[in-house]
Amino acid sequence: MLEPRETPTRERRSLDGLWRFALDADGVGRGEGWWRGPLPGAREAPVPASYNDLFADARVHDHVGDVWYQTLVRVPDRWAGQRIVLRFGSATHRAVVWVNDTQVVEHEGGYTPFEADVTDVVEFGADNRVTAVVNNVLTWQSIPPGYVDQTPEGPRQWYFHDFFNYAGIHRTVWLYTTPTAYVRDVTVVTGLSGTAGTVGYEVETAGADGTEVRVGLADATGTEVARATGAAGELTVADVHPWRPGEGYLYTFTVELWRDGEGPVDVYPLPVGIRTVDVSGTRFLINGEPFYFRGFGKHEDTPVRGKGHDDVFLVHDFALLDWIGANSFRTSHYPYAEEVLDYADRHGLVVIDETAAVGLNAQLGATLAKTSFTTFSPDTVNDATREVHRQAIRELVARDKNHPSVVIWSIANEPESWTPASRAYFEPLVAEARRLDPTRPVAFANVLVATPDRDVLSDLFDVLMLNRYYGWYTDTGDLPAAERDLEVELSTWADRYGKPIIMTEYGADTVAGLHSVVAVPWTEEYQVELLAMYHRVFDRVDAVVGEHVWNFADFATSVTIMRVGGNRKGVFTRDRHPKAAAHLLRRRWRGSP
Ligand code: GCB
Repeated sequence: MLEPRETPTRERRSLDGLWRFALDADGVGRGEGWWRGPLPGAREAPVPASYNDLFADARVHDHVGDVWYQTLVRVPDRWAGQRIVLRFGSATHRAVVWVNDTQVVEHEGGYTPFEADVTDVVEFGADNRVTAVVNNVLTWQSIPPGYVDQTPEGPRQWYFHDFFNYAGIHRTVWLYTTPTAYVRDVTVVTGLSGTAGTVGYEVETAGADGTEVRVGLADATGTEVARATGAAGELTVADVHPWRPGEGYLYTFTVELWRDGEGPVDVYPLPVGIRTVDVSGTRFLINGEPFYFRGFGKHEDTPVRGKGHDDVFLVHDFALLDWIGANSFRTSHYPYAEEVLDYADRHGLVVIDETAAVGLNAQLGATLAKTSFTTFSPDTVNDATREVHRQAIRELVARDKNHPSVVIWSIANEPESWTPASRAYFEPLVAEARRLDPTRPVAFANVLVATPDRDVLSDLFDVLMLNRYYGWYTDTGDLPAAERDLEVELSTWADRYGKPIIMTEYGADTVAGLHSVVAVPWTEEYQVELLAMYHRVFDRVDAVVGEHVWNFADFATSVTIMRVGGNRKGVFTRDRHPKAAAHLLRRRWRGSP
């Protein structure tokens, strides 16, 4: 799915701002047809943002069920004759949308875009009512999964992942135009050979009978370096300037649909970074050169706005990544806003791109979600869940396939991975990811209890991504024991698989400002010593090709006795102030004194 852009043949209008907002505590809005008129009540909510922390109201914070959003948008007369599309960057976790009185789209999955052709529904030169009902319920058939308990006080949501279930319209809503003959999709695959680069491409069009596809590639100065005709082919670039970590060099690939005598009827430009990604033995190669991942698992999480995308935090977080010397991050534990990947492309950050399949693990249920379950069963994670998961992978690849920054598809975080049922569940999903994109390695983040002797999934994947908490959840406070145990485990993985290992999580909860001369858990000193211990081990195990600290910043979680005001494993606080560990990492990653 292409991002909406202003081009010579297309216009777009952002619907961001304050929308009317109503909590549907009794779940009556759908039956009463709330889309037919102004929403009840006087509340307003900003788009994009999570709604949970906006109001001083526990009922909103802890709401389980539907909320409603509504706005008016004027469709200009001059747009008549164009195709009009309404697009949501995301709505967490599912939504139904109406324009005026007509339902135009529904979508499942909280972190990928969806859109509707509303050409026949809008009134030109008039205000149009856009209404969305957004539902935040997690079930055994949603990604991520969860379950709802009915209590005397109302429904209570439980889930198996360690971040707060923020919900709402989290990303920009666009109304945009395309011509009736238009470019529907573009896929590029890039290659390098000697000093030349290649851009293989495939263009999908619609309503385009009698048109011809012409493509051109311009370098960063705007100079055209290649051109071709036809909906599929390969462009060659002499003296290529590759995209590489730390240098987000982008070409612009422009697709034009030409109709004889009329010139270009549609124009769509796509930024393209020319680079390759490979796995060879225990090496992870970008442009044929070994790459070592330095960075973090992150979250889309900021005070008040929750998971709402915000350009201020986007720029600031990337500035901090640069300051600390990070070259990469993982979109733990869901696809991030497209603006984040665009920025990573332009600034040369490397991304491990993850689906929202977090918490397919009943064992974690015992700590996070009150009760223990069997993970894979007809009543819990089942075939229907797998289809939702498959769709989540499809939407992730469809959205992000053209980003040079994305180098690994992570199809799950910490699933159960030691039972025959888990293997049966994952085999077809790995095959699906490979079918959708044969060019990028596929991986999943392995949970600490799935040690090499228990795990039954890792042979299916290209890279081993391990989340380990020696010195925290195990060997708590005992760093010498943690150092021994970590090294034994990493060496076992390395010997058994001969694949690259990325430590995708390691860290310790740390209360900023808590100090002790003896490094004990929760202090800044302990976080520093624990990270330093991991680094010593990484430097001794050759197969380790990356270190992603958990987490970039402190973040909100659900309530458990393990969390004090959220998860405190951030190297930065939630408002982005460095803890002592930030300086340790900066010294290691930048070599700064
Ligand atoms: C994990 C999870 C992550 C948690 C983290 C923790 O293994 O992948 O979502 O936040 O541990 O801090 O417990």
